[in-house]
Amino acid sequence: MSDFPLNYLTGYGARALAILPLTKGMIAISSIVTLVVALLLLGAIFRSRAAFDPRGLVQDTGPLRWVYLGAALTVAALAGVLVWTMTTMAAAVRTGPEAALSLEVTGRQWWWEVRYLDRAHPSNIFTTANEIHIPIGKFVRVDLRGGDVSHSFWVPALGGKTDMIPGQVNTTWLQADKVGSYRGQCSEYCGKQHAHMAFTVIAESEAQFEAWRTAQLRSVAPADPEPSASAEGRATFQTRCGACHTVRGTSAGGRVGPDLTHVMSRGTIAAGTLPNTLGSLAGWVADPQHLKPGAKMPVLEMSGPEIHSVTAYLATLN
Ligand code: HEC
Ligand SMILES: [Cu+2]
Repeated sequence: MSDFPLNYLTGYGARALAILPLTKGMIAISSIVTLVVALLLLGAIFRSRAAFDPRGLVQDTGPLRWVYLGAALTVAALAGVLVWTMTTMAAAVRTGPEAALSLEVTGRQWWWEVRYLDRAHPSNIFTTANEIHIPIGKFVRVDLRGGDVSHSFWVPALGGKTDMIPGQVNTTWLQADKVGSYRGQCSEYCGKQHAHMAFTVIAESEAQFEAWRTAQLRSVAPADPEPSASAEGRATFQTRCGACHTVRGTSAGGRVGPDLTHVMSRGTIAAGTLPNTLGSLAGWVADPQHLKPGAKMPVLEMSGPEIHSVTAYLATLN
């Protein structure tokens, strides 16, 4: 799964497997059509001129047979593919069994807001970003929203693309048969950092998933009264970062950027752009515009000690 992260020729779940035969069939049909056209073209180019009498063309309708034959074959191939596509789409959107889990994913320039819904227990709703954990085998409903411009949600190994359109909710679903990380990518050009708008779907056992969910539900502990770098960083964070970022359990409640309550639990930052290490966190806080030019997080012009203490604070958010 990691050698070719966007490989769409292998599927690991019901939705992907429903689409796969059509994907391969279309590749085969297109290849055959290209080959036949190329051969006919070569035949026409190298056909001896002696056999071709321009005066005879008008009376002799023989060559027109090729046109009729070509048109008939094209119509047949396109009609066949249309029917196949429609039956595949019907199979791919089938909602199947009642969803074990419902998510709401919002595409933003250039990251993914992920909300875990819970109709029965609204207090169990939480928000995270750029990393979607799902239990294997289970049917996960995903409502997609366009937060600013159009984006498209695509996890190649788990199924096809679904557009995210501002003002509209499109529904897709995820289901993975195999434990692992599956890379997702925005597949609708959405601006300068479109290529750096990736995410990861982590499929894990039911027990691991429940452990992850329980950990995500925790708010951060009240501030440690002892003076320390992270306590200083916490104060700086509230004033400099809290208008855009949420850390549940503190007064930081902004929603412009990703929820950072459990940022240390994620494998990457900035939507798959950097590995989540203390070094890249410090680099990001110091100059996000250098690492992801155009990103909606400004350079905050902080001093070295401020960057150090804010990074120490982020490191506590696990
Ligand atoms: C004007 C709003 C704004 C402010 C202020 C801001 N950020 Fe951000 N931040 C964002 C946005 C938007 C992103 C997502 C960027 C992207 O991935 O394209 C982000 C991303 C991040 C990330 C990566 C999170 C992830 O999971 O990918 C971290 C960490 C972060 N900011 C920390 C901070 C810290 C620390 C401060 C204060 C020093 C701060 N931010 C101030 C808007 C802001
Ligand atoms: Cu996008």
